Amino acid sequence: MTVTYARDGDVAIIGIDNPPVNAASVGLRSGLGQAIDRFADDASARVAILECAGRTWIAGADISEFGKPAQPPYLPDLVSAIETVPKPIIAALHGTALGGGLEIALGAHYRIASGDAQFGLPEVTLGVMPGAGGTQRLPRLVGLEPALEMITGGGRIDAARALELGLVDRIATDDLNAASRQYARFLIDSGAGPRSCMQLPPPPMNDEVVEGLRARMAQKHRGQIAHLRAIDAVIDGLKLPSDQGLAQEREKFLELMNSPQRSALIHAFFAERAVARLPELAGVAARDLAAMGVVGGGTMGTGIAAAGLLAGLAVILVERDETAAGKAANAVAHILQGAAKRGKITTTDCETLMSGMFRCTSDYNALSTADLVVEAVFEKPEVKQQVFAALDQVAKPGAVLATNTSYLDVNRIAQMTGRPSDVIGLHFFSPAHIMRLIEVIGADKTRPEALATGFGLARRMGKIAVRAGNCDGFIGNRILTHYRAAADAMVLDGASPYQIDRALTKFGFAMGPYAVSDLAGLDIGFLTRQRKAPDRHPRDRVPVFADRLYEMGRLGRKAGRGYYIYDDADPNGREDPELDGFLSQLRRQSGLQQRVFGEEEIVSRYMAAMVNEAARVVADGTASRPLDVDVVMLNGYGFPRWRGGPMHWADESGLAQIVASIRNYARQDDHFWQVAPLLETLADSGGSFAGLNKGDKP
Ligand code: 3H9
Repeated sequence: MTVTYARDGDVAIIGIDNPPVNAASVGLRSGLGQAIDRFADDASARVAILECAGRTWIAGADISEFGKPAQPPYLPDLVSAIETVPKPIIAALHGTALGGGLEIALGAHYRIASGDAQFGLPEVTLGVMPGAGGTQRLPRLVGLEPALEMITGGGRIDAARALELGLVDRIATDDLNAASRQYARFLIDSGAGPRSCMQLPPPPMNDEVVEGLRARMAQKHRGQIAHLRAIDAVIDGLKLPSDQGLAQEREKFLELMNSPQRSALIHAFFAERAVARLPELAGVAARDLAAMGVVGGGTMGTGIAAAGLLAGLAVILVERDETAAGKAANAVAHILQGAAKRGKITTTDCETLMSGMFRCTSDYNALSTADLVVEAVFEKPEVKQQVFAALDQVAKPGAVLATNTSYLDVNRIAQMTGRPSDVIGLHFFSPAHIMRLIEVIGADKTRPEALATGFGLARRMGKIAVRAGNCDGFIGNRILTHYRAAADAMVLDGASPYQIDRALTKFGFAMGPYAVSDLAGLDIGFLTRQRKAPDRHPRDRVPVFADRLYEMGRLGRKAGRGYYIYDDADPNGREDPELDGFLSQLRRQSGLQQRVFGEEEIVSRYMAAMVNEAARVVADGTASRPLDVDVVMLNGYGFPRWRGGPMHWADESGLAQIVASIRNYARQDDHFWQVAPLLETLADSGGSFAGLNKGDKP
């Protein structure tokens, strides 16, 4: 039973139990509605306590119901029903009171929370806004600014802050159950009646604050609609009588509920959880992780070491000599200090981690205690060979040996050891202590427990692990190579890199491909092209302009000049007025025809190339499902989350349309533009990538 009704003397106990997170599903809403009616009719029950079983209070509306026909009872009506009961109702809050869950608590007359409870309105992160009175009750209770901050920020506040704001009335210092019953007794003894947030006067308006927030949201969440609609709902509603204020909130909520952005963001939410659900790992136990080794103290290695420490693992980092080890230790300390500055840990934690949990040395023997070792050395097979030969000597039996290669063959690396079944690829993204994505790659002989341990490490670090097949570039870099080639071909044919970057940032990408090149360094692309040169097809188009810029020393940000110019005046880069002339000259020298590209064509070619290669990646099993591609592109490649990832975007845009574009582009270049068979089949049969997603919820 989802909702139970019991009596403890003259106190009614309404218990909610809807695992895993007590989401307000139709069953919960209906059960809670009935329990509230029963309490209202139960003459000898004087106060009711709403409490939840399991790890959390109601974590929000059941979002797997979103996008399907809504079923009564509706959440706003339920909240109003709670609020209008003429006897006190207490919400006893623990875990995470989020979204519709917090709105139910706001409908209750009194709120008590456990000391570790958290509160938030994360609706905007799902493309909607609070739709069960949150935009009207919260500002009345806590004031305009804090309410707007919670509603548009989507983050959480802790119990102490909630008490300070008046969002909760009491914090249970000990057992929440006992404290909520004492609170009920206190209310009965003091003759307290019900209270309603909606009867509080609206808070004073502050146009300056509101306009400032609107401008910040428009800039920070470029292209998204939910944040601005949420501000409108708060402000418009507070100017109206309370019933009309609630009605306009409902209208705006339903408008967002029907938006493609909502469907994309909910897809992203479920896809990020589905990536860990793999049939090959069902029932497979990960090995225990207490200590992690890292070989290599460069940017990647130190980032991985810091991520391990922040996840509570003991970390041993090995560098080639003591001087390099000292430098790496300083780099790790610097990252931890940064985490302390951002409030992730305290300064004391930082010191404790460095002195008690971290060791940096040139002695490989120190790795003998590690349960998992990540190699993060230079991307050269001979260097990897040395490292894995050494690891084979010192690592304890059963330790997982991971390579952080971005493209080398994991099978070849596994064969460098006498224990290939313990070898996996763990492709971290830079900076590794911040980026949430890890691609987990198995070699032919990798044991499932070793793979599961890779997933376990990611979970421990709060990261998202995606299973990827073993091929050049795995999922993400393989797709990137393809759409980047489409962008480079446009530059060869007359588009300016700036125009391409502008079109793609307007589409929603965090950065355009040429700004990304500058950030990564043009040497990276140059070395990749060199590496792949022997396999180059005669009809592959070479971005000579990128090679030329590299040769000119325009290596990107680190050189102060790449595609863009970076200096004190423009640390984030400005366009170089001479670049277009340089490109035109180069095109003339190479005998290339120059033409004009519009924004729409730029986006269409870039996205068609991305979707086409992604279809091949799914078809050959490099990605388990289309949703795995989406999660990789969203978390590692700056794809706009509110578009759901390239596979979701392709379904929404129409696969037949994308196939038609590719066929059209093939008229100029039928080597690069060949429709992927899976994309063609789906388009011809009226299918979708979503139809291939297994384990995705809705
Ligand atoms: C809303 O409330 C709108 C209202 O204002 C108005 C309505 C009219 N629904 O994340 P986890 C599942 S919008 C359905 O791995 P954690 C999740 O898919 C909503 N299912 O655990 C997973 O399933 P599985 C506002 C949900 O401990 C399992 O629960 N609320 C929901 O790391 C465990 O989840 C939110 O946005 C849901 N609402 O984190 C809160 N939530 O095991 C969204 C979770 O099959 N949820 N599931 O993969 C969260 O932020 C986290 O899940 C939470 C727990 C912090 C609660």
